[in-house]
Amino acid sequence: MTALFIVLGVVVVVLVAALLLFARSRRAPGPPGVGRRAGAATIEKPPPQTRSSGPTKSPAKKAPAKKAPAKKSTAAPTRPPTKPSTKAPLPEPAVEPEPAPEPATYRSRLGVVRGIFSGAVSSLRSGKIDAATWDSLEEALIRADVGVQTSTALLKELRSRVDAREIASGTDLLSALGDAIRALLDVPESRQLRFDGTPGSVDVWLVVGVNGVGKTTTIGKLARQQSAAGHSILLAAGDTFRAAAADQLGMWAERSGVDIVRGAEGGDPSAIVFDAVRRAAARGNDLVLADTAGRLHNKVNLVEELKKIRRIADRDPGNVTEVLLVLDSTTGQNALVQAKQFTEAVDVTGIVLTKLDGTAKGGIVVAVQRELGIPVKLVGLGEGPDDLMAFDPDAFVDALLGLD
Ligand SMILES: Nc1nc2c(ncn2[C@@H]2O[C@H](COP(=O)(O)OP(=O)(O)OP(=O)(O)O)[C@@H](O)[C@H]2O)c(=O)[nH]1
Ligand SMILES: [Mg+2]
Repeated sequence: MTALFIVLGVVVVVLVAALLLFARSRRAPGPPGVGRRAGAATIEKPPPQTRSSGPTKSPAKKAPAKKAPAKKSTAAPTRPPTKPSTKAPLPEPAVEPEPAPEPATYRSRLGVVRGIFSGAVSSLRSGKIDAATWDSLEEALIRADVGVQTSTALLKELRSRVDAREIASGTDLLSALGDAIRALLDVPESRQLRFDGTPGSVDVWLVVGVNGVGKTTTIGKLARQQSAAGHSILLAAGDTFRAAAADQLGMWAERSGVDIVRGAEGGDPSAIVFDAVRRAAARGNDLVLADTAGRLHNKVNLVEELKKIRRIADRDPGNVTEVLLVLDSTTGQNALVQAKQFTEAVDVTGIVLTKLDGTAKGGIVVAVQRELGIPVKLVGLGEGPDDLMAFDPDAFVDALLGLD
């Protein structure tokens, strides 16, 4: 009897276990189905990158970017809280506020070239004028890329004034040197950027120069400055040589809160600039800043292309009021060779000398100004959005010779 009960009990247990197993096997997601179910979770895929959404500020393109954080935050709580950590929680990394970038000044950004003059300057300050003083002055001027001829002429004139006892002390010689450099930087034309603002027309500033000199960066900085000055800006991505060029300009447009007109890679830059001008007139923008490609591999093409862009940009309602040639000061005397090629192609109205920060070749400003006779209007003192300054010869010379 007992054995019968035992057998019955075992049968019941086996049956119950079999039932449970059967029910479980129907509920659990089997391995073959996982792929498809996971496929349904594409919603959880990271949203398209904001950068790839393009530089134009269309709200439709901006929308996915805003969703991104929401997805991340909903995903976090779904993680199973299975392993409550026994370890002490790691201390939150201290969130230090980013230090505000130091405002660009000639003094703060011309450190390297200042260093070149420091030896000669301190010997002058001590009152001495001897053979060593002249040698170190000459060396500093040449190393700073003022140019051999200009440096020799400058020192010759100062020497004759010392010989004639017009200049008696080292400090007088230092200030005479400053005055002489300022005189070399003098130009009859205004250094102000020209904006006509004729009703019914749109001012166009073309930015030209060889590869990598800082054209696009300068446009980005200019867009910000000119917007702050009250202009309504439209950017024209006239560098169609490579797609990344328009993307880069698009990022600056976004940063500066301005719009951009861009076309297909390899497209006709004149058409893009003209389109930008027409759209600017229709939308009420008063200033178009046009980027251009910097290749110089085929000079004839470059000359023809630049001429065409300028001609078409100047068609009604466009009014080209600036053709800014960007030169990289770190390339020293090479910048002069480039400048000559560009001035043959278009009527350059102003020079932008970039990368004056961190280079020993600040004296190139003098050479460029002397030899080209075109006013240096702007200087780039860094890569940040506010690191573009109107060229101020007095502040420049003071910073160069430590007179500030
Ligand atoms: N330190 C420093 N870097 C600069 C300055 N201006 C531009 N740059 C840097 O120079 C590099 C080239 O600048 P771009 O604006 O791309 O030059 P680009 O002339 O448009 O070049 P392409 O489009 O290739 O012809 C970038 O890394 C910039 O950040 C400046 O004033 N100072
Ligand atoms: Mg560029």
